[in-house]
Amino acid sequence: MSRQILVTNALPYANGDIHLGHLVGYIQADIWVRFQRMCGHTVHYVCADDTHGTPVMLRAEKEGVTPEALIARVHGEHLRDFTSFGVAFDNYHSTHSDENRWYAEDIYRKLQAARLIDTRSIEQYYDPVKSMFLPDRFIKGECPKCGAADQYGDNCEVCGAAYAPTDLKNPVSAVSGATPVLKQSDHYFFRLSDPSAVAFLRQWTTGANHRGVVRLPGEAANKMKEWLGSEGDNTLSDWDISRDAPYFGFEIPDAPGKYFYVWLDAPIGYFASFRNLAAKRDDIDVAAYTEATAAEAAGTELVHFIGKDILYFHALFWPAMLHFSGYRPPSQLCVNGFLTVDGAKMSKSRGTFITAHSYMAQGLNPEWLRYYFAAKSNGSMEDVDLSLDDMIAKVNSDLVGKFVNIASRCAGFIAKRFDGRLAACDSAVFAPCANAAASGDIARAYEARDFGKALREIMRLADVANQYVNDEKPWELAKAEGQEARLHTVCSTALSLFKSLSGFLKPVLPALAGEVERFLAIAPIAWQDVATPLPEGHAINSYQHLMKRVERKQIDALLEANRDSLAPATEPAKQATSQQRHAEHQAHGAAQEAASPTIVIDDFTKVDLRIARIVSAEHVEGADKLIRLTLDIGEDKPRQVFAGIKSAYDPATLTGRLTVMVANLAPRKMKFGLSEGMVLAASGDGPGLFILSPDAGAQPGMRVK
Ligand code: B3M
Ligand code: ZN
Repeated sequence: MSRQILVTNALPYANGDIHLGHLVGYIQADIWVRFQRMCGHTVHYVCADDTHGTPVMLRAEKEGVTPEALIARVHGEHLRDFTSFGVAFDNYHSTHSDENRWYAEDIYRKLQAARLIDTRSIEQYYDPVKSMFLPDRFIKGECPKCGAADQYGDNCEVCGAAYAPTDLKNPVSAVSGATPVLKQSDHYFFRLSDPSAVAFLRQWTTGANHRGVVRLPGEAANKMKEWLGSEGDNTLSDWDISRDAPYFGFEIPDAPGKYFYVWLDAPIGYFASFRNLAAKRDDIDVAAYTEATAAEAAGTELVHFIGKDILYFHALFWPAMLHFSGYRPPSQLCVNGFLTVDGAKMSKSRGTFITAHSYMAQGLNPEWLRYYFAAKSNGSMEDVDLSLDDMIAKVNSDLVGKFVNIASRCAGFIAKRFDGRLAACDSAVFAPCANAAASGDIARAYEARDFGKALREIMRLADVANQYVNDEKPWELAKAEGQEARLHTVCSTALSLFKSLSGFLKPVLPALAGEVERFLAIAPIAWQDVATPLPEGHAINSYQHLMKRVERKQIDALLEANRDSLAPATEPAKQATSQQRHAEHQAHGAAQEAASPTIVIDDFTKVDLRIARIVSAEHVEGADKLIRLTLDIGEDKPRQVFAGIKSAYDPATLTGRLTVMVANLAPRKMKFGLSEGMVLAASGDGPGLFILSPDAGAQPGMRVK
């Protein structure tokens, strides 16, 4: 029976780069989608950028652009990155779209009609300088438990305590540095504590879908049990779905100044992207995938691939929102763990916080990573470790040494000796491939997202094929008298094995499989003909080398390109939760970029660059990277700027020299005082940091343009 499946990946936030940690889940979903399509099923595979919320709003403000301009730029970058790794969505949309507004309002109104929306007044921290309420991650202070300084409003990274922002000692706004005040405001809540919601979720989280597959993996279902408690308990709290202006998002209908919380409209973005896709095509019945009654009648599936940190949203809030508004809840959640690199959290100081773009910019083959991630995926929520030396060894041994080697050792003889035409395949030799296909083991492993198991089985078949070539030694047959026919059969049979292996590997290595299909001059391989040998007399094209070996020096260059010399060497970069991801981008900006998109001259002239004389330079008590500079740019009062150049300069050598500063950067309140601009410095892959100097004759205050 042909399946009809709507598959989604989590929507990445529109305020940061795609990195290898993201790619784990996207590559897993893409492999699964490609496998389903090879089997002849209908799959619509959609994603979008998650564009709303405070971090996007503040990031845009910091960059001096509108949120719309920021999300448009990031949308292009994200789509470029996914495409380059072969993650081939049918549509990549945005939560800041008409479709999304429509669905968000529709769902909200239906929940309201079902009496599941409540309003109540809550007290929250408010930044009197920025005139805005502060999300937990934008309040910092001393941990109420251990007293550690500089902790976020929701938990302490030193002692691990979780608390409310109001528990923090000496709270400050991370946005303006002001002391926040408590203020009342009306908020809208989705009444998840309602007995009907709890009952629905107890049943939904533990049950199987209409195909008999559990909706949640066992580990996740157990977590849900903890959260939901057992019959009679009432452990779910209502969910606060509104935020006050200023907020980048959708205003709530009939509630001026109130906006939907980013997590309310984020998953709705799945439907918005799908509807946007359907509008471009004429063969998709949206209701059959999204509306409860129609979906049940059509037997369609809705499958979400997500990271384990966003399980709560997808296993509780999202199904309940859908169910109580007449939409169809998900059929299945496929949950992946986090990525570690060489056994540790990704780290900017070690260069293991690797962006997708830098990987491509270094000229590495994206299918090396697809293969390695697939080999390490077993369908569970376990973390995946990218061990760099292991990846090199595995790709070189499996793909180059075993797989590609089969074709490279046999193709030349077919071209030179047999005019590019094949003899009949030796079916006894081909039998292991035929049996593997017939047994369905590889297909079952793909279906269960145990890609590691599928690849182990495929590599076992590659070993069999290589053993055959080793035993038959075509290079010797080619020199021996009267072995022409044998040579022809051996090379033809080896190429049929190669074709079959290529078909088995195709979900993981689509680009490589495409090249094989061109080389073998065959139609795209479908799952049902994976184990069909190439026919006698079939003409193939000449062989071009299919894959290069990975060299350690390429990996070292990649780490170097991602190394951030300003990142603290002792503290691993945060990767864990989505909230932390918000904070990450907030705190450090995007990871190092290999190239920037083109700008127009007007963009450049917005930056007011001035020649500055360093009047004084001094160490900053308690800061290990900063130097405090006093800069004269011809104004009445010199400017104070904190520059992260301590690793490269002795303050004494700086006094009196000229340099270049950004004069119109919004002043930034730092722990040590106000920084009123920025000094330009160059840095590259290696160590070293170099501030700029103008040629002789330049005067303080001159504009640089
Ligand atoms: N943007 C969080 C994350 O990137 C969030 C996912 C939304 S999925 C609807 O992990
Ligand atoms: Zn603490």
